[in-house]
Amino acid sequence: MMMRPAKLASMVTRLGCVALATITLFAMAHTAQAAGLPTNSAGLPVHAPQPWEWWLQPSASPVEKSIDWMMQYVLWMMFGVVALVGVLIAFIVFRFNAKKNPVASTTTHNTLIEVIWTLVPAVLLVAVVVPSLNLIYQQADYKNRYMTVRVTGHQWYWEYSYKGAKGVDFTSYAIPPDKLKPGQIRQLSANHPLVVPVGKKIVFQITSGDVLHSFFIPSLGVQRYAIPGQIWHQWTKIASPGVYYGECNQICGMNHDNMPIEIVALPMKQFQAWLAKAKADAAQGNVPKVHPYEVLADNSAK
Ligand SMILES: [Cu+2]
Repeated sequence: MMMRPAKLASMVTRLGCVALATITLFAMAHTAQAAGLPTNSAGLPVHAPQPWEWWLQPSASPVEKSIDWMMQYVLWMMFGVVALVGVLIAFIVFRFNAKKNPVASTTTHNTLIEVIWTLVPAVLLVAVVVPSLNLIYQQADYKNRYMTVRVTGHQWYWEYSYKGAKGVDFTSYAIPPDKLKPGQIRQLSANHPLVVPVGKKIVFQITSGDVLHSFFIPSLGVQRYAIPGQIWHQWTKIASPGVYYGECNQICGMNHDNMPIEIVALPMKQFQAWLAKAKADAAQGNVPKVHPYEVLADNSAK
């Protein structure tokens, strides 16, 4: 049985209201979620996926803030377009069905309407492209960096090499599920996290030693392919101390899921204390023996 046009129109309107209410609720939940990140045993906020999380992770870098803004900007624009088209379709079904409008119009052109439906989408595209280009330029701005870290993807671990800190070059493996300590996250915690300072521009030089990988930290707005024989760049500036988790997000073979990224961002003093120890370890031919949490707990470093 065909649905009556009036019934259909009211159903479309009702669906629209439900969608709007749902989006508003989600937006409110997002704001609440950003305010309350859990902290770990070292008192650092944990930037990792949370149960029932549905939006982007709370942004912690200038680029991620722009990405979050851009995402919402385009989303609301899209919502407006979908709502307008939905209402128009409902109106046409309601007003111009065979019963209400038995003699169809033979109009084929209307200059004003044609100009409007050409110009409005063109204006919308310009409204998307301007901030979009801005974001691309922002992502490509490596000027005035404080430090550079070479990131190399391997099957199946990451290697971090601190430029200018002689010998500080270590590998970072996932902690096997049966070796996890309390507070560590399965498939996200790494044995040697990457340690960086907060509030400074850090440039990652991303490459690969074997196959394609991808260096991806959602809360920092960092995502770049790691490609053998090429170096790609991405920068970040972390707003506050915390642990920032990510993972390889380019299928790279059997143990692709064993390539987590754990970044510990420390205040400058503690970072320098950690780096001094890491350099001393490197001079002896060792990987960093001191975990950044230990430096954080050591009051003499403050
Ligand atoms: Cu991978």
